[in-house]
Amino acid sequence: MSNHCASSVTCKCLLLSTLYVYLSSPDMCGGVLTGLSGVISSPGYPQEYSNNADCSWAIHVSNTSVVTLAFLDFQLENNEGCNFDFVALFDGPTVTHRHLGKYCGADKPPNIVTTSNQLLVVFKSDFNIGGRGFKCYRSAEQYKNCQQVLSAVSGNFSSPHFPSVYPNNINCHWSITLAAGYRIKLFFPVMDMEDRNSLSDECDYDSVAVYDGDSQTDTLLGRWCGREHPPSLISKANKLLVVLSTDRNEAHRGFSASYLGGKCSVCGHPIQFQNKRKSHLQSTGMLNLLIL
Ligand SMILES: [Ca+2]
Ligand SMILES: [Ca+2]
Repeated sequence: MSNHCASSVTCKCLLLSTLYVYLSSPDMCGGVLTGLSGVISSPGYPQEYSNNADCSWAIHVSNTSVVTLAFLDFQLENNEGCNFDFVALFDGPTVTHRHLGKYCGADKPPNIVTTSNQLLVVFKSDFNIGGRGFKCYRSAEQYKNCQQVLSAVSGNFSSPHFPSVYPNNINCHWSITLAAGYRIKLFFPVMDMEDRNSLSDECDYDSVAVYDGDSQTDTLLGRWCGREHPPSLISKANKLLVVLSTDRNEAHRGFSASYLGGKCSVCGHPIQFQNKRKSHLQSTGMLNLLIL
């Protein structure tokens, strides 16, 4: 370009106009996205995308949030294995992070939720045959302090995004609080967490803990991780607290839980405790059967 520059001012003008053409080009793609939400689409969408496109969008939201992505439209050249044109998603800022999927053709990818606060979207096309491309909506979802109070006589709850993987770095509380005189039976149809620490044999990474009351200073009924299946738990009084904690990496499907409240017809009557299962379970308050 310098050969055509009559002066440095002309050079700057040329540079600026080149930059302008580049920035306003429909082929422009990729970048770092930090807003709460927005739309990502293939270059030129809804016109056919260009050949040899190579775009990467790094989505970065606040570290108390996770990224969700929903595809609104999707039509790429199709081939088995998606090796020609594709959208690839990664659960973190680079292609070395966990691969969430590679997609092509006309079937919309499923909705995506990251486990961290970053998502990488890669779009590539090869040298021929295109399509309309894709359009998706991204948003940031707060998950750091998920708290829920449950006061219905019965109900269900589950880890965030269940049955998709739960987010990293979260601390969620479900506080079941029924009217005085009620007791609560709680069970977990599904439990799929990161395994316990093989060195300490404790649930040091991710865990579900249940307390016999409304705070973590109340009796711990148990702490579970991996695929350990908690027995049915019954509260001493009208309150139970379930706490989910996860660490900074490795996430699984999580858990689903159901509870049922009932009036205690034999209050004051000695309750049958069953201290079954392994020593790592806190045996106090562990009930398998109670007539509610
Ligand atoms: Ca192609
Ligand atoms: Ca984990």
